[in-house]
Amino acid sequence: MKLMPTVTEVAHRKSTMTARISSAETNAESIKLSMEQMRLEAETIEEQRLELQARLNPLEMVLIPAGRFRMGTNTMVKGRTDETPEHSVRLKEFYIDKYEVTNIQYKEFIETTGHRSPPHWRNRTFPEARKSDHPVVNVSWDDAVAYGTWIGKRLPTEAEWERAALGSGTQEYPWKKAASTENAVGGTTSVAKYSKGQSPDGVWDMCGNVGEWVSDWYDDKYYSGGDSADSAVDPVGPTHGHDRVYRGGGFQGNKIDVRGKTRQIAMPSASNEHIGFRCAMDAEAGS
Ligand SMILES: [Ca+2]
Repeated sequence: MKLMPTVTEVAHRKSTMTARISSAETNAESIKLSMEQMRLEAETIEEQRLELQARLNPLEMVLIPAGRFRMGTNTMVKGRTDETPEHSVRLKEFYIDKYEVTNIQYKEFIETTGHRSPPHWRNRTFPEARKSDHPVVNVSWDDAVAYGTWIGKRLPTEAEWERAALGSGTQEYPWKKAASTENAVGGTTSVAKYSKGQSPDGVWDMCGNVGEWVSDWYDDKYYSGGDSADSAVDPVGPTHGHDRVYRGGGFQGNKIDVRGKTRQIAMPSASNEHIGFRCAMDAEAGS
């Protein structure tokens, strides 16, 4: 006698549940459509951002003309065999940042993208407000590549870096004379402090302030073989390796380290307080 109401009740509950599932499916479909629309809008906004950034980028960079230069050196410095031999390299025209990437620029990157902040930063900002125009440090090679991709640029190749630092001649330092100890101040400085440290093309702090990641893998014999040999054209470094190259010496470097020819290395995941970076860009990207 009591079974009949129970069966009716169960049937009703099933009907109610089916209706709720149907309603939920409709809502889910609607949410999915909204999300797809938002995703498309986000993509459009990102395209617009990159377009605007591409117009802005050349204004903050120096255009290095195409041509041939002498990379490496035949002057052996003790323990630095990886800088030899001097060899001829031809590069196409390219842009390079006039200054090292600063703390305030890097902060905008991590705020916009959610990318991790350098380990010494607190609450995702650099610890000393007065250092907003100092080069960002404690960034790995991977971090530097991520920044470059975000801003529509890339890391310079080792050849591009050396050409931008020393010009097409054979000078040893960007500033033409002997090693300067002007910048030996025990820490980073504003990237626009030392006008006398400009390279022949007007690129600042190529040697000094902080060392700078370049895109190449490191091979100590790279200059003496492969596509690094004489008549190399736009060399991009070894195809694989263990360490990445950084160039230009940092505030901790000695006179040997800050020579324009000096090659230094670190693991791509490593970061420390005297390595930062600047970006480069193909010339066509700025036209
Ligand atoms: Ca530097």
